[in-house]
Amino acid sequence: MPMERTLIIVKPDGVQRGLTGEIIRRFEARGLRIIGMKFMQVSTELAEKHYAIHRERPFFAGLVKYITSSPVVVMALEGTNAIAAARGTIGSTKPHEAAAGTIRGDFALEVGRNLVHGSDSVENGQIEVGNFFTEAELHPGWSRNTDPWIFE
Ligand code: ABT
Ligand code: MG
Repeated sequence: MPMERTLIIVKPDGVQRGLTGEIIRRFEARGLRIIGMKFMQVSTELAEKHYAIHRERPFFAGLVKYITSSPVVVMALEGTNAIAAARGTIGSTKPHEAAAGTIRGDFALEVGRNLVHGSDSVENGQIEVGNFFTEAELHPGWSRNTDPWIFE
């Protein structure tokens, strides 16, 4: 099966609340392979690019303010069906509707404090990973000894 890439962001609330490890753990346990990870401050320029699709929406300024308000941890993850799998692990956009067992369903209440981002399509996964990581920061070539037990 083809590999997909997804950009995961542990948003400022996730880092501030000390949930970074818990959030990373869930993606690792799911079987997704980390190919890039860093702690960074998102610039206004990068935030506006990341949320460009929402530029005309009333909540755009709030989104940019939130994601730039404090450092984040970003990860590039790879796996079969990585986009859908990661979105499932994250849970619904509105945390109060997210299923228990998902990150948002277990740890969040409001859409403007929803802890984590995951790319929403295969195409956006590629674009977003490229927006947040340089080629030198990515390590797509490595394999895990457990890969054959996760990828058929
Ligand atoms: P992100 O991972 O942040 O992209 O969230 P998700 O993909 O689950 O949700 P989308 B639809 O991409 O929304 C992006 C951010 O915009 C916020 N939002 C969205 C609102 O505040 N009101 C709205 O009506 C909609 C549609 C929620 C998302 N995240 N944050 N923070
Ligand atoms: Mg989204």
